[in-house]
Amino acid sequence: LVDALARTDAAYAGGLAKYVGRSRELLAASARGDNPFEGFAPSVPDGETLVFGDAGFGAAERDGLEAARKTGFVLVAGGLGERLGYEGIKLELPVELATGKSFLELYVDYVLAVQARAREDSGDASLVVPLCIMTSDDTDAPTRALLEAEGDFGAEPGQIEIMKQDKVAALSDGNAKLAVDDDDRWALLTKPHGHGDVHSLMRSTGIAKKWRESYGLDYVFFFQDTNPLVLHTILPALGVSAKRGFSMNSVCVPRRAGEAAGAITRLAKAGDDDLVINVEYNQLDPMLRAATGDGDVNDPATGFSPYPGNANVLVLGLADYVTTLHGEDMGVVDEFVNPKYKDDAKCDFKKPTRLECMMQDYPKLLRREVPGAKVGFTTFERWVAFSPAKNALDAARASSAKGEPAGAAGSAEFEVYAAHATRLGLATAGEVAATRTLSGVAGLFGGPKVVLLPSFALTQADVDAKVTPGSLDLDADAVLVLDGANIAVESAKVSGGLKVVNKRADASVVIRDLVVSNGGLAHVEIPDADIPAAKPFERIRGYKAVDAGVLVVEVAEPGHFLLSKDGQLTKLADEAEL
Ligand code: UGB
Repeated sequence: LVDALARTDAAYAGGLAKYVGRSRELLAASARGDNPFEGFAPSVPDGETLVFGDAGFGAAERDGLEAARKTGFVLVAGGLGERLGYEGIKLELPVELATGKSFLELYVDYVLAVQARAREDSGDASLVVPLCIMTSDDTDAPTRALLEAEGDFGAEPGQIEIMKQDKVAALSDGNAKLAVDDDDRWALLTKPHGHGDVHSLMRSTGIAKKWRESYGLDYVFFFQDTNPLVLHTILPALGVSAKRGFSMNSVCVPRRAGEAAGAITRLAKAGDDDLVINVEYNQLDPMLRAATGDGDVNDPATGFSPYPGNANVLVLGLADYVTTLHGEDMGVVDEFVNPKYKDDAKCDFKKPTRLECMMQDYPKLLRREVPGAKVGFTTFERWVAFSPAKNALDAARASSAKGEPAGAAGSAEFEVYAAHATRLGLATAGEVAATRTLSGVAGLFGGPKVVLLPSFALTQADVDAKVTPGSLDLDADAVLVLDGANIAVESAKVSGGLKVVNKRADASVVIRDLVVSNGGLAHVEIPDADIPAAKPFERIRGYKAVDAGVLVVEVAEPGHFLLSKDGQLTKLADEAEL
């Protein structure tokens, strides 16, 4: 017991005494029924809206490429996939079945692609773009094992750092008595503290300070484990942060009133600086109702709430971040407690509770340490930015039946295809006329299954430079994967599947007059009776992918190549021949 207490004490910034003191204050406020938003006047904060294809989007991507040279990435991955119905770590799951690449591989690929571009643009061949992953007791060992088995997916030694969050002591009553196991009074009960731990860990590990003082970085980009489309927002959001001087910038998507997503809100109180912060959806309606009489309603002109929906992806200015982390609060973001009371006296709980914290609550710390720091948001169209894989298949089916986003592994996969097809001009705003239904989840993208990997294109300008407009003729069910920087498409017709891989800096390939016809990659439903026996990543989708002869072309030697006719790769004497 003493060992467990010592561990819990050491893991919490300020120690166990501080934790218990805070718990008592928050539990007393909860028992009184205090409203944390009492006296605040809400309004829509100042931010930027970027529309794909507009000049502003392209300009933000360009600015972002420059800012990315001085950016570190932080992936919060301490959560288990219970809601997703998956027992392993979410990072090992395939994002989509056309490549089968895991979330972690895709994220590392992205960081390496940013690094390669940053080195090229800056002429500094030693420039490193760091990635930090926050794990927990639940995810730490398997995350490390995956990285080790895959040689860090090609990252350099030390480029990826891992910091593990610890659990906090569970509380058994309104006086913050520490809870022990019912069957073992010497076993201290602990519970997860939430993704807000990322900030105190960025301080206690010294990573934030190192990134600022030794690496000279300007920004930190925080993202979640299973939202692959977020990669499309990184550069434009960084560009907006740079242009507007935001100390914190939240990636947002349009939000419908009543949707179970937090909203970025400006809160004003006499005598205090305004606070721009995420308000969870269950608190938003009563707060707006009290302030305006209307509650959480759509703007009739747009059909969306005027308050942008939080995707919980954050760009922080590193200088202010380091100042804030090294202030009095030691990076512990304001916590909350959510006990389920057993009695009216509000002292006993149905089960032990604990303090929790969320990374998006950082503005409260920032305001105390850097008064006047600018906090804003960047809103993207949903199809550009948001494809969370969080729900299990049953929940996905239920949401789909109500016409709501499924938010599951399968829907996220087709959202990826939709976004990439749109980038190639093969769909409009993530849609084509026909949709498909798989395993009871309707409304999935009905167009070609396109995957443009980060190595191929980081920005839309990259796509436009490498793919001649109108050059691609793909069947509705075709698969097209482009992986590698030096690939250009002049004309191709694909019925079935084509993957072109060119990872060599000393080789280039031009696709011209190519006609591909094969069985492609079929997405096949798994009958409900067979789902329990399916592979775990198929079980959460309710379908599997069957490869019926996808043509894979990989460039394996230096030189200039032409990929044409029915898939012949011809080496040319020199580039001029192209
Ligand atoms: N995570 C950790 O690293 N440690 C933890 O202790 C807990 C989580 P969830 P949540 O995208 O729609 C968030 O569980 O917390 C990681 C926002 O708070 O997937 O229910 C975990 O591994 C909410 O405002 O989400 O809700 C994952 O990468 C809303 O924006 C990330 O934290 C919601 O996301 C998120 O954890 C959303």
